[in-house]
Amino acid sequence: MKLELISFKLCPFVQRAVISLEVQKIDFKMTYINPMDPPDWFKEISPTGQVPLLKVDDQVIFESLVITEFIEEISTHSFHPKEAIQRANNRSWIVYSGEMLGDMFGIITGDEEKFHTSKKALFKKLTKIEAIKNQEKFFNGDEFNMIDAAFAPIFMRLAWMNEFTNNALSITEFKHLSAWSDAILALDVVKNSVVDGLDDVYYSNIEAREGYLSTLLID
Ligand SMILES: N[C@@H](CCC(=O)N[C@@H](CS)C(=O)NCC(=O)O)C(=O)O
Repeated sequence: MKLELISFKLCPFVQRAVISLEVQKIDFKMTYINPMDPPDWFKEISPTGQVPLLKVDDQVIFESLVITEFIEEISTHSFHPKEAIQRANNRSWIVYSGEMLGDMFGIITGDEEKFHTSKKALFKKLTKIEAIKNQEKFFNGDEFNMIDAAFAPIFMRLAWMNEFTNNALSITEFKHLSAWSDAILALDVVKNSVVDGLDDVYYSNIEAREGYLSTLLID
């Protein structure tokens, strides 16, 4: 079976798939495109026009959650709970975390008012996750699972935004989330899931958007 991941370097949804493939030690070819200016061959095979898209031989799989579930199903070692209810619970929070990425887009691109409403929406969700997050290292215990891969791009981008500003989005008030974030961001598989220098590209992207967040940037 030949896998090719169609990617975009800045995309957090792509990063979930990359981490999952790497953690499960599955061989794949990476192909970068710009989904804002996609090549014709991508337009032909992508129903949504979005990345990530996983080509499996001559078949196409899209939506990051579906891609990571496929990775789980072809893996020899499971990284998702065995119990149906726990699997569904993890999926629910993965879908929920996708909405957090929407809030983060508003934070990066919005004017002052949009920044504050998006931040409020994000922190409301963080409060809810803090309330259900246990004391375990990762979401389900000691082992890094698919749900941890889903949250990794969120924690990485929050850490960058805090580093680039005077902690404009500090999550230190959330004790369980902070510890979970630290555990995830310490892993090589997470650090290596983005290209070198992506933090600088992210900084430039915030600057170029000229939203309220760009006024909070420090050098
Ligand atoms: N629900 C999708 C979201 C993917 C997504 O939003 N990808 C962005 C890049 S980060 C994209 O391709 N945007 C281009 C577009 O929407 O036209 C998933 O989980 O895979």
